Amino acid sequence: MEGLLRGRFGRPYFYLARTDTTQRMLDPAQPEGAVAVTEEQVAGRGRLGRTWEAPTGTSILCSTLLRPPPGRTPAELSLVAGVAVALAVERAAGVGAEVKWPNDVLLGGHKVAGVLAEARDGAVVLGIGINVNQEPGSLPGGTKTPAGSLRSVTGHTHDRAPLLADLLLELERRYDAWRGSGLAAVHDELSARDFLRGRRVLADGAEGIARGITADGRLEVETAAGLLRVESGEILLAP
Ligand code: BT5
Repeated sequence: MEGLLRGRFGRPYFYLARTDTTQRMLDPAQPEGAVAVTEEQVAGRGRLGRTWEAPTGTSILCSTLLRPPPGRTPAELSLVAGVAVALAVERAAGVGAEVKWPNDVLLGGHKVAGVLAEARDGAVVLGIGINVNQEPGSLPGGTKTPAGSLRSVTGHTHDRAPLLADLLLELERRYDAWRGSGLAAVHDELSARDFLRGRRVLADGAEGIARGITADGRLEVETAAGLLRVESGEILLAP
């Protein structure tokens, strides 16, 4: 895998066949761009105390250590990473990917990846899980957004190492651009892949139409009571 790396991200590169969560394999003392990868997580994490489920050896499960400069808003990193994941995934799958604000990547309406950004001592541990080779029957069922994998969408398996190398390079490029000029650096790529735009959604208990992602990363929702600018949380499609 390390031979495929083309940028600074992934140096150093930590690999364990099995771990609790890759989020805990990194420590803020390591250099920016340190990456942790595993085949199996026994305590894979989602946001808000939720779990991330992936059968051994099927997925990309990785974390990257980032040190955002003062003046930038670390919460935007989920969207920056979402764009990088979408670009890498769509190149591998040959199908356009979408970002579902704030942290999911979808192929054909199915969630194939999730991003988890956790602050740690001034650094951010950015976790990315991508479903690559799960067969439809081994994806989690009963999820709010139906789960998919590259395999379930394209009908064939995909090599994970080149996809991970591509992902780390896209992430590095988008992160460097964001360091320089904030979310504006990826806003066009993000807006072009905005899954929620134009859809009827439930946000903060209110129902409305998602109108897009603002320059500072909020989701705009037009409701009967006016325009909401949602900062964080969970967006459900209205039934
Ligand atoms: C996320 O959380 O989508 C962020 C997932 C981040 C996972 C990576 S893997 C490497 C790194 N190490 C970790 O421990 N985590 C990161 P959230 O939006 O809360 O979505 C979690 C929800 O998605 C769960 O409650 C399930 O409903 C569903 N889910 C769980 N596993 C899934 C999967 N493999 N594919 C699609 N949906 C899944």
